[in-house]
Amino acid sequence: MYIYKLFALLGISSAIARDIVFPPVAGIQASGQIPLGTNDPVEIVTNSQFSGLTTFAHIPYANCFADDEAKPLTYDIAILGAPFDTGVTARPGARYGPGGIRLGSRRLKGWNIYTGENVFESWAKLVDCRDAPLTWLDNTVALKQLDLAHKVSLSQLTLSRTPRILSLGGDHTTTLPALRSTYEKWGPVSVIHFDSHIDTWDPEVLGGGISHYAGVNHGTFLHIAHEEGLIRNTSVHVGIRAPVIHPKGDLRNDIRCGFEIIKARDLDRFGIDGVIENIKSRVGDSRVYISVDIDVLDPAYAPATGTAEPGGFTTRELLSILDGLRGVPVIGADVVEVAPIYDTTAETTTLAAAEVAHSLLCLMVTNPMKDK
Ligand SMILES: [Mn+2]
Repeated sequence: MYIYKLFALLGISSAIARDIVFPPVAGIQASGQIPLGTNDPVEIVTNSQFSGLTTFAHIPYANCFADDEAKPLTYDIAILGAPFDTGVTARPGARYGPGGIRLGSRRLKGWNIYTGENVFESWAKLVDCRDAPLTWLDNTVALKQLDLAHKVSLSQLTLSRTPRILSLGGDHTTTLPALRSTYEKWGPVSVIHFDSHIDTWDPEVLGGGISHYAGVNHGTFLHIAHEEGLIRNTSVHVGIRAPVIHPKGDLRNDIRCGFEIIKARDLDRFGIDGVIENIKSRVGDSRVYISVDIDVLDPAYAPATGTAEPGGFTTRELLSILDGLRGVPVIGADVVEVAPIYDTTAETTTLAAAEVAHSLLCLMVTNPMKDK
């Protein structure tokens, strides 16, 4: 009985086992899916979307912080990660944001189907400066380190002498060092602030009642930027929908800090073109810093963030608004509050954040800056 079963098993396995015969050369090139001809060599020099170490969209890595390595560098736009999340009021985790956004950017390439541009093959030399080394135990020291990282990255000798930085957060506090560095180079700027929260809270209202340094956080950095004179009174929030702490005081203070508000549901009233027009007329021809808190998106499109608020934009709506800002002189930008540990296994948020960063790069590349 058992012997028959054994034969039966052997019979089945011999029926399905077969040799795999490979063609005389490998069927694909390392760089893609094009069959090789019989005389073509196999090559492993050209990068594929999955090869190499992970920089943003596979652009070259540069150590922008070490003087001896950075001095000979020339670049026009640098990616700078800011792994800092100890200034949050809700879920932490955005210190992993820069790495997450880089992973989400692996397939970024080619010509944009809407704008017809390819930022990776343009006049602009792009580098990824990696993440700034920030201590995770002392916010004051970490933010000073980030101040220095921005300053050093911006001061390197460059092709255009007008280097710009696109930073990957990190919680929203990391925008403050970015604005300090743009102020040194360009003076005060209008901020186009995509967010569900106003982030102009008075440090006395949010955190400052506990200790002085606790007042510097992801809900107060725009108030502090205003106090330091870094931003113009022609700034604008886009996508606001979270409640305020004091109904009159917070909004009065927001206006004092230089902001107008375009609420999330204003998109339904004005449409994409209306929102773009409102933003453009608000900032006029002033130089602009664009900060995108990924929580401007609805949690359906960006669940992996610290303070998610229902009722936000879709990814398509946000990208359409960003691409509609072509021509605005963007001197710096960021994507912040990406906390990959809350993401879906399909990388919903980091894919969206990478595409947002791509659109911000497009805005920078399509509008080369002249020396100040
Ligand atoms: Mn924010």
